[in-house]
Amino acid sequence: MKSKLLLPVAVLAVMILPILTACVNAASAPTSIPPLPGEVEATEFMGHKLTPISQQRNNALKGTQHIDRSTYKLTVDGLVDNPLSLSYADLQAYPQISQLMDLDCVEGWNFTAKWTGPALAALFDDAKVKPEAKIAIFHTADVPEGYSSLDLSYIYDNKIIIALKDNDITLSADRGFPFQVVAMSKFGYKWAKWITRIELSSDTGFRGYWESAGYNNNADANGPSFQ
Ligand SMILES: Nc1nc2c(c(=O)[nH]1)N[C@H]1C(S)=C(S)[C@@H](COP(=O)(O)O)O[C@H]1N2
Ligand SMILES: [Mo]
Repeated sequence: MKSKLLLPVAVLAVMILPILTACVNAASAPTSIPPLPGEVEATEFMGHKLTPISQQRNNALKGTQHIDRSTYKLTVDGLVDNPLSLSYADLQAYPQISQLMDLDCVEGWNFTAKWTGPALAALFDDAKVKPEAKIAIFHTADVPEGYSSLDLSYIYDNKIIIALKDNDITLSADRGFPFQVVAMSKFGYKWAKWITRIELSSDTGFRGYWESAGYNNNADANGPSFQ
């Protein structure tokens, strides 16, 4: 009786063990965040067809950066009266604005998506940005010394948002989790991902990673790539 049971139990154990190990590995490995339960990818917005996330190309100069949602803090500092340290939940608590926008990479590819998240102006209002501040410098996990920058006048005039969601789906690690700057009408290299710090500065001579390599600091998607 006992020996008859042994074989099926052994077979079952052999089958289950790899699954269990995979689960444990998945839990500890900093892999990309799966879509949250109940999230459904949008296919259309404001009468326009959206590029499916599966067909949206990625660009990452040092590979995908993995940021932990539970410990994440966004620092907003520099020329501000009230420096901020915002959790992911804090970012979710701001009014979420949706925009239809094309991302144009200088390499020649582009895609259209629905981008959703808070306005940078809302964060800057809370941080009480000083009048001397002229630019926002985006410090990222891959370029902590300052990946890129945008003029404050551009950010305010165009109601620039940071997208927590792409086509209604929470950004995965490769898409830039926790968010990507939706730099309307500017080349993709201005669409900073994996931001850990936004520094308000008066240094209009600042040049980011691509900009100091010769790419246009204005980055108008209809303008020249190089300066
Ligand atoms: N931090 C960071 N942000 C980045 C990049 C990068 O390498 N690092 N690549 C940029 C480039 S060149 C483009 S075209 C867009 C691409 O965005 P996507 O990967 O979401 O399509 O991200 C931009 N943001
Ligand atoms: Mo790009």
